[in-house]
Amino acid sequence: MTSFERTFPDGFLWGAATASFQIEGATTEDGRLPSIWDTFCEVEGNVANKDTGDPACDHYHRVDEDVALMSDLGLDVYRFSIAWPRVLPTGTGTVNQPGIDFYDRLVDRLLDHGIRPVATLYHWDLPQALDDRGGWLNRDVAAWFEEYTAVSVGALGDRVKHWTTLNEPWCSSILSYSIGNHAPGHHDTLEGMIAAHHLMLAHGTAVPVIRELCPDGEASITLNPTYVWGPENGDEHDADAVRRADNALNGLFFGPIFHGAYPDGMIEDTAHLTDHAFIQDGDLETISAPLDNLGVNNYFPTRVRAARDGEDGSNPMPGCDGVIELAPQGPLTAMGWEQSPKSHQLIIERSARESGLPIYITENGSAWEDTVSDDGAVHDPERVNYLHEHLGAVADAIEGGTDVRGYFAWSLLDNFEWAYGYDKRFGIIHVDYDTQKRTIKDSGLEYAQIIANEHARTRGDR
Ligand code: PNW
Repeated sequence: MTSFERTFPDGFLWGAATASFQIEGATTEDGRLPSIWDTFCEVEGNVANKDTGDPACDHYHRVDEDVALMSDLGLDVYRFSIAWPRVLPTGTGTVNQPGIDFYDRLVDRLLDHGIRPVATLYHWDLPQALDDRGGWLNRDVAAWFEEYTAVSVGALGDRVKHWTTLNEPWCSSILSYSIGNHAPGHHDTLEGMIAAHHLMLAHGTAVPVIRELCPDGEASITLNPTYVWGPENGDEHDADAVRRADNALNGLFFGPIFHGAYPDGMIEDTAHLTDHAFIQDGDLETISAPLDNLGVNNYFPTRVRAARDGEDGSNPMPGCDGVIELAPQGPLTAMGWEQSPKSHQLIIERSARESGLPIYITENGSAWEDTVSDDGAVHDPERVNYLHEHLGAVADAIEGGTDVRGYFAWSLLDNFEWAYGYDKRFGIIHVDYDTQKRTIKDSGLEYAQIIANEHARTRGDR
């Protein structure tokens, strides 16, 4: 029995999430060609232990088993991403039917088990062939993404009704092109801003394609807004640092997508880098295409202050020179991320205000060093605690009047955690990477219990 006592609205959807490159493996099978992450993994120093996307969770060959596990957990919904390099291996042109067949099978298995599929088109695995043509820095990427969207929605839109264009464009722009921790690993502040613009342009170009090919479906995007804490001391420099960081983390996407404009000050704050010619007439109209819901991924807040006189305030995020990022406080997860259910609630509320849309928590969770006991059970009390606290924050937001429609645990399975390789485990299901054996962790059992209780309560049989 669970000690968790919060309740959620009728029809609240319970889910778990994954992403193609993080779980599928089989990176060279059935016509898939490399993505920018396959390339990035090859370079010493980019990924812990020089880990790669193989074999990951070998999900490509274990769809039936993995969907059965989702069913055991009682999930209503499953969020996965489609690998662009499986469907269109060179990015555009020839469609790879075996790639489509794989997602066809996955979707059919989900529906067999009464689990609704929620598909993300882009969770960071850009075909390498497109990066060779400039990737997200080439404006043509919007047309390439439009083509890929048409192929995917055309193939699956009869059964998949919830479409998300992009996962966390902040990561695939700023973290990938400005900060350099993610593929393609560039270190150029302006490039991050250009990539962000082209990602949003691709998103806005794809939305009408989703509307046309899946008229009874929903179109959304998943952002990773981050609550920015400042010193709250009345210092105007600190307040300005908060504003700049908030623009680079949140306003950069909230502005164009929901308000049809870059956030206050961001164009001025980056004027020393560019004349912004990459923002062309009509772009903001395309980018602000109406959506049906907003996906929010949130794990931790950020703390900043202004650089003091003489202190080095260089910061790779656009418009953020003079912004010092502070060490996280309080209890940290194995990622070194601050646990802050309050900031989770606040950023959910902010996301709803900015977008005016119903919110889905499309990812939330935590990495820990799990204990596998002699009987094979996997104990992760910290993850159980994180789950309780963050579901509590979601319940608080809902009680305060915010329309949150569902929660997806990150992640269904332990998987390839990007630059951290297989070292960091986020799963509610443990994966033994030697045997590929799956074991539902205590947190997964707890989540299943919470879901069962809520289903019983809202369906009136309790
Ligand atoms: C998200 N950061 O990534 C992704 O959507 C998942 O694929 C990933 O596994 C999960 O969160 C856990 O990390 C992020 O450095 C990666 O700020 C890095 C950051 C944020 C999100």
